[in-house]
Formats: sequence, C-alpha cells, structure tokens
Amino acid sequence: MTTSTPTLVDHLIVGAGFAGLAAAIKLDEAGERDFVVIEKDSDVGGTWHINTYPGAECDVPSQLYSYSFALNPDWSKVYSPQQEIWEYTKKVATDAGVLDRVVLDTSVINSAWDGVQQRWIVKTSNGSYAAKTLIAGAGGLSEPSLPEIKGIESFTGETFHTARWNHDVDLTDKRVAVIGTGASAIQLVPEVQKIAAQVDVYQRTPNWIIPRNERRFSRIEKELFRRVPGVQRAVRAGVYATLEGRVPAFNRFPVLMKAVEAQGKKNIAKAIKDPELRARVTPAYRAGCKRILVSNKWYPAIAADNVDLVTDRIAEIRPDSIVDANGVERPIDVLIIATGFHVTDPPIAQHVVGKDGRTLAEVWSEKGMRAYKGTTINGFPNMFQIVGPNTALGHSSIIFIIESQVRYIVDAVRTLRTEGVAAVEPTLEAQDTWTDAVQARMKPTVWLTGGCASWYVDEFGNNTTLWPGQTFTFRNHLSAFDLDKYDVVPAAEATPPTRTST
Ligand code: N01
Repeated sequence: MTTSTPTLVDHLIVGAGFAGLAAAIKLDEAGERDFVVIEKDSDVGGTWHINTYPGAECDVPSQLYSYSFALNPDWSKVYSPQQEIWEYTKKVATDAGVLDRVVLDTSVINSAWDGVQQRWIVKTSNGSYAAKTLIAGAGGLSEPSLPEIKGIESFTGETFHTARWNHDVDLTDKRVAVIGTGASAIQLVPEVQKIAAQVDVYQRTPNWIIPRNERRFSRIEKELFRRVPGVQRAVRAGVYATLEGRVPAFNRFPVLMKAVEAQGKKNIAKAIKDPELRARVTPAYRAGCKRILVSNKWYPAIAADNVDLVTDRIAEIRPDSIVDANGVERPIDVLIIATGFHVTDPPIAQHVVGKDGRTLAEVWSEKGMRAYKGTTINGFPNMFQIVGPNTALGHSSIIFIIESQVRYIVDAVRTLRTEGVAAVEPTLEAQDTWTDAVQARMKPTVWLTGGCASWYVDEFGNNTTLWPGQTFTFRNHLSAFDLDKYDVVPAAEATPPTRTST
C-alpha cells in the first residue's frame, strides 16, 4: 500500500551538515524523535562532504571547529583537513543514533505553509512531507556563484567550480586557470601548482593573508585529551577567548586592524622578492573588510615559476584560452571557477512560500535578508533558519552560533508543545526592532567602513551576513524561546491533516 499524501512528520530538517545534524541530535535528546532530515547530496557532512578540492582545510582551529557536546581528541592538526571534519560529522551522527532518519539524495522542490493544517507541505525530489516545523540548515555557502564572463560557455576544456571538484580530471602537466583568489583558491592553488605545467591565477582583488600557526598534535596531547577531557575543554576555551578578543577590531575600532595588516605585509615580504608582484598582492583596503585568510603556502605558490598572477580584468573566454583586458591570450586546458557562493540571495529562498503566498526570495528582495534573531521570519510560521541573516562569523567558529540557534529551536519546539500552540511567527515589530538594531551596530564596523566590496554586503549596502558582536552575546539573546515576541495560533485552531491511501 502506498500513500498518495505527504508523509506526516513533526519536524522536517533540510540539510545534513553541521547545522541539520545538530538540530537532529538535540531534538532527539529532547524526546522530539519524529523528524526527518533530507539531504540533497549522497552523504552527511554538508560543506565538508561537498568541498573536496585539493588542500581543502578549515581555517578555524579544530579545537573550536567541533560540537561542544562531541569533543574530538583525535584531531590530527591545529587546523583540520576536510576529510577529517567530514568523518567527524559522520561519526557524531552515527554515535547519536540519528542517521536512521536522514534521507539522502533528496532536495527540496517547493515548501509552502498550509494555514489550514498549520503545517509545511514540502515537495522533494523523493516524495512529500507535511511537517509541523521546518528547520532549514541548507548552509550559507552552498550554492556556487558562477561568473558571467563573455564566452565562458564556449570553453571546450574541463571546467568546474571549487565546490564541485571533478576528481576525474588529472591536472598533472596541464595548463590550468583559476578565477578568484578567496579562501578556496588560496588553499587549492598551492596544491595544483605542484603538479600542473602552468597555473594562471586571475585575481580581481587581493586578500589580507596572515601566517597559519600550523602544527600536528602529538600522540601525548591526543592521549591527554582523551583521558582528561577537561584539558581539551581548557584548550578550546583558550582558543575561543583569543578569537573573541579580536571582535573590537572588527566592530568598533577598525584602526586596530593595522596590526593584522603588518602581519600580512610581513607574510608577503617573506615569500615574494619581486616588488612589483608584492605590490599586486597587497590589498588597498582595511584588513577584516573581507575575510582575513590564513596561509603559509599561498604567496610561495604565487611566486613559483609555473604560476602567473593575472590582475588585468578578463575580457573574454575562448574555447581553449582566456584573453585579458590587455588583449593577452593565455591558452589553457582546465578552467577552475573559484568565485564563491550565492550568499545574500540564497537559492533555497526561492523554494519556500510563506503564509501570504510569496516566496522568501520575494519578501527579501524588498529590503534584503531580515529575520528575528537570525532564526525566525515574519510570514513564515514555524520555520527556523540555522545560519540565517546576520549569524555568520568573520572571526570565530560558526558551530558556536549553530549550537546557540539549535538550543533556541529546541526550546521553541518544547514551548509549542507545553503551551498548546500550533504555530508561531515573530511579529513584524520584533523582527524590525532586532534587524534595525543589528544594522545600527554595523555602521562603524570594518565591513562597512573598510573600503572593500565583499560578499558580506548586499545590494542595499547592508551587511546582512555577519553577526557584529561577541558570540556569547548572540548566545545570550537566544538562551530561551521568547514566545511574547511571536504571533501565536493555538493548537485548537489547526485542522488535523488527513491521510488518504491508494
Ligand atoms: O569564495 P570568495 P571562496 N570575475 O567569495 C572572485 C568559506 N570558506 O569559495 O574579491 C573574477 O571568498 C572574487 O573577487 P573579489 C569562507 O567563509 C571557508 O574562496 O570579489 N573574479 C574572489 O577573489 C569564505 O570566505 C574555508 O574581487 C571573481 C573570489 O572570486 C567563503 O567560503 C575554506 C568574479 C571568490 O572568493 C567563500 O570562499 C574555503 C568574477 N566575475 C571557503 N566573481 C575554511 O577554511 C568573484 N570573483 C573554513
């Protein structure tokens, strides 16, 4: 017997990365076991499953880039490689016993709020669900942003985005072009440079890049972390405090970033002897305005004999070459697109329809991304977005934010149950007050005053991406679900869903 109507679940979680898995684990612990996690890819792990480009590693220290409830004494290095982080997410999900409710290879086609049933009706590539709550953990950096360059579609060699690395393409002795010099490019170029015949790196804007304090954890350290978890917690607390200490330079006193710039210039001088090349890789904006990158390998790679840094604009891409604005044509075999992601226009927003029939993308097109506490959205009842507007970080671990939001969501779910509530949505007033306060705090920050263009800032000139304060203040704001800031539909007003069978 097959059902023709959606599968009923209490909670539908979209995405099985750090965010979705944390939500699943914590809901499960709270006794909210009727949930399904849908994941568009073939395994859990989110960004750490998808981003497999050579050299992919985390630029946040591993002690902090892990769940507080699942410390990992086995991290091999101060900064973990992609494979290790991916395996960690899988192990944590396995140990917590939530993998049985993860449905892989399943993407959202459309989700719409049904005001009669007070449920989200979610059509996926693999069946439909009717869920009381929709928890979006689809990731802030998941949809590749592809450059619009004249002739790019005419290129006949192999081409792929960093987040869709094609491992079938052997880059040995190839002529490779890389467009973009962000966090992904600076990790992959030093690896590609080792094997390729030639690498042309197309840089539009240089980044501030400081040295990476890289080292492996010793066997004794790992053993100590395993036997005395308090030691690992203390190390973690130390890393956390150090990173939080950087916040004032981002938000109130950008002039303090001069110290970072001095470190960045030293990093350049150490690896690059040619003054002309040094000048071309030195940013002309305040450090921190774009994400500060960490690498000991980028500048030596850029200075290598088989690498050309091209700073002239790309005029055109031809079937087997790139032509720059000076008319110089460089033949290539492989084109790597390292141009980042859709961030302030997340594609998931096009697939979520609120109670007035408008998509989230339509609502956000008016004034940019807005949400209450970065998590709930007026007009979108019972929807919770993890890593929503103004929750990302330029200075610390996003997992701290994710756990803060998940606590709030679990408390919201508990409140709905205990208070006999079918649906909640933040009042417009609460959402506006929150968003306006965050935007007011943004004004003096380095992200708006630092003299750069970055993906943090939207088309309205607002930084709707980052949290502008200390992360513990964010956690305090989300310490308990504040029902008084929400419009409420009592459970008695919801019509129970009916199931028909064929
Ligand atoms: O992308 P990016 P990314 N023509 O947007 C250039 C996270 N991450 O994938 O600066 C030519 O940073 C663009 O130039 P410009 C991290 O949060 C984390 O590298 O806009 N060039 C830029 O150089 C990071 O910030 C880790 O002038 C074009 C580059 O492409 C985020 O992901 C590792 C162009 C894009 O850089 C994104 O990083 C990797 C065009 N049309 C990533 N369009 C960790 O270690 C764009 N560019 C945790």
